[in-house]
Amino acid sequence: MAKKERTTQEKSRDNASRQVIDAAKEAGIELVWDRYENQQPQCKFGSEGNCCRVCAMGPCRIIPGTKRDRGICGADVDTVVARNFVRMIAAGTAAHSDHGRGVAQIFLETARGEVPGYEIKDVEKLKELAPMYDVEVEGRETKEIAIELGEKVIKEFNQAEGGLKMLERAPEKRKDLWKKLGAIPRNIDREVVEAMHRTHIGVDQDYENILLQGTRTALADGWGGSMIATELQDILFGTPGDPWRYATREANRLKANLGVLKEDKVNIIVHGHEPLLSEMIAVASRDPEMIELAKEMGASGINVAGMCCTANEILMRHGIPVAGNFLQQELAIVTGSVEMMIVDVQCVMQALSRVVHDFHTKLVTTSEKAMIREATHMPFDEEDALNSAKNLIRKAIENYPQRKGVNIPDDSEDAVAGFSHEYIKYMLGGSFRSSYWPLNSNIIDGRIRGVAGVVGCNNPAVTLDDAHVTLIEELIANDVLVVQTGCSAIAAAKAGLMEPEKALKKAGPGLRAVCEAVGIPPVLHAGACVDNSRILIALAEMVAVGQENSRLSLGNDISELPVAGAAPEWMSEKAIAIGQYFVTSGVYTVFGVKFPTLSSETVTDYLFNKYEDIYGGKWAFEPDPKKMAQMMIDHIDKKRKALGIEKSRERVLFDMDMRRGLEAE
Ligand code: SF4
Ligand code: MSK
Repeated sequence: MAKKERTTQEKSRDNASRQVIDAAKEAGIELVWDRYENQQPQCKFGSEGNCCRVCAMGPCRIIPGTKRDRGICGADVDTVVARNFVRMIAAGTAAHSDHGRGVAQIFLETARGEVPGYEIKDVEKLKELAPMYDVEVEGRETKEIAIELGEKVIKEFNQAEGGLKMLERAPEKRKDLWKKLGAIPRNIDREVVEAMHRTHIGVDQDYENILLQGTRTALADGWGGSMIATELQDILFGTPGDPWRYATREANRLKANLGVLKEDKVNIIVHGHEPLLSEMIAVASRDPEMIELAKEMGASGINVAGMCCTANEILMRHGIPVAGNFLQQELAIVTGSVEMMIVDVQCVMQALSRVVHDFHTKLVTTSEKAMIREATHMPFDEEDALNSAKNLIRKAIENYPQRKGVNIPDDSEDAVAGFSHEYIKYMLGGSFRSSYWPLNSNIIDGRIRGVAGVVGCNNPAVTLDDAHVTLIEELIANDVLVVQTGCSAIAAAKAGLMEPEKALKKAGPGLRAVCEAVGIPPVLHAGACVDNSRILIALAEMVAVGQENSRLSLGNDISELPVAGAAPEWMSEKAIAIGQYFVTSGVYTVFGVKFPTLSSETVTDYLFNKYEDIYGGKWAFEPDPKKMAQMMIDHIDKKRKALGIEKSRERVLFDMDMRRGLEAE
C-alpha cells in the first residue's frame, strides 16, 4: 500500500514544531513522523492485543470466530489479550518503581552523609511522612529520622510480609474493597515478578484472574513505587510550591517550547525522567566558574532546558524552561543550537543518535541502565554528583564553538507551574488552614463542575498536542478544573493554558471566578509521570474533607467523586499502568489513540463495563478529544447527580470552625 505522507499541520499543532519539521524535511533529516509513515500499515494484531509471542511455538495470532481462534497451546483470545495487557502494566510499574528505588537509595545515602551535594531540603515533609512508616519523630535529629525512613522504604520493594504503607492514605472504603477483592499489593517487586510469571505460557489462563494480578501490580505502582519517588524527591529537592518560595509567586513562572533555546548561550537539554542528575546540572549551571568558561568560549551564559518528564521535575522546583515534550526531542537537536543532550532513563528515542550525526550536538547517556550505541556514555557518579554535573557542563561548553548554523523558532509560552498536592491545598485554603475544603465547597455549589486529570505522552499516530489541547479546552470551558502531569502538561503549557490570564478567558464562568479569586490557572501542572501519585493523594484528601465535615462531603470513596481521567495521546507502557491504578482506585479513565484489548470483546467489556460494578471506576476508549471531553463531563454529571448536587446551589454556609480559619488569615 502506498504510504501517504501527512502535511506538517497534520503532524503537529504547535507552530514551533511545524517550523523545525519543515527545516528537517528540507535538510533530508528523518524524524519520528517519517518512521511512523514507513511503518504503515501497522499490524492490527499487535495493536489490539491478540498476537501472542510468549513462547517459541508461536507467534500465534488469535482470531475469534475462525479456525485460528486458539493459539498452538490452546490459549484463547481473552487469555492472550489479558496477558499482553498485564505485561504492559508490569513493564510500566517496573519503570516507575525502579525510578522510585533509585531515589530511595540516594535518599538513604544522603541521610547517611555518603553523597555530598545532596541534602534533605524539606524537613517538614520528612516529618509528615515518617510516622506513616512508624518512624518516631519527636526529639530526634533529622538525620536519624531520614535514615530509619530510608531503610524502611527500601524494604518495601521486596519485604517478606506487610502491605505498602502509602496505601494507607486511600479512603477506608477503598481499602476495604481492595482487601475483599484480594487486590492489595504485598510488595512492589513481587507483584511485577508474579505478573510476569502468571503471563508465562501455561500459567494463569483465566482473564479475570490475570487482570486481578494487573490490579495488584498497578496499585504497587501508583500507591507504591511512584508515590515513593514523588515523596522522597520532594524531601530531597524541595516540595514544589513551598509557601516560602511561592510567597513571591515568581519562582514558578517559566517558558515552554523550542523557543526557550538561546542563540547566544550554551544550550544543555536534560531529558528522561529521574531528577537526581538534572537537579545537579541545574545547580552546577549557575556556578560562576562554569559561566565564566562559557563566556571564554564566546557564549553569553549557560541555558539549561528540560525535555519530557525531566523537564517537569526541574520546572516544578526551579522554574527551568521546557524545550518540549516527547515528540520534540529530535526537533530540539534539529534547531542546531543544542550543545549537549543529557539523557537518563525512559522515553529517550534511539533515533537521537542518528539525528546528532548532522549536528554538533553531543548525546550523552548517564545511566548504566540505559546506554545507546553511538552516544557518549559518561556515567553519573552520585557520590561526586556536583563534579559529575560540572564535567558534563564543561564538555557542553567546549562544544559551543562547533555550532554550524542555528534555526530556533521564535515560539514559547509563559506558564505557571508547580502544583504539588500540598501547594494546591495551600493556594485553596491559605497558609493557616491548608485544605481541600474550598475545592469541595466549590464543587458542591456548582462553580466547579468536577476535576479531570489529563496526563500522558504524545504519539505520532495523532497530531502532536492536538488531542491534549482540544480536550483541555473543552473541559475548562465546561467548568472542569484540570490537573496535569507528563507530556500532556507540557502540551498545555505550550498552548498557553497554564498562563492564568490567557487560560481563564477559555474557562467557564464558575471555574474562572474560583481561579481568579484564588490566583491559579484553570489547568494545574502537578509534575512528572510519577507525580500522578499526587493526584491520588489529592483525591483521597477530597474524600477525607467530607468525612471530617458532612456538609463538605463528596462521598466516602474516590469512586463517588465527580472526577475523571484521560490520556489522549498515550504511547508508553507506563500509561497503561497509570490507567489501571486510577481505574482500580475508582476513577473513570479514557484513553485515546488506540486500545490494546479491542480484539477481545469479553476482556474489553470487562474493563469498560463490568469494572464499574467491581471497582467503581472503569476504562474507556475514544480517539476524538471532543467526544472524550463529553464522556468525561457526562461521567462527572452522573457522579454529581448521585451525590444530589446536580443543580448549582448557593455556597454552603461556613461553620464556626471554617470562620475561625478564615478570620485568622
Ligand atoms: Fe502461541 Fe500459546 Fe505460545 Fe502464545 S503461549 S505463542 S498462544 S503457543
Ligand atoms: S515522559 S511516559 S512520553 S508522558 Fe514521562 Fe512523556 Fe509519556 Fe514519557
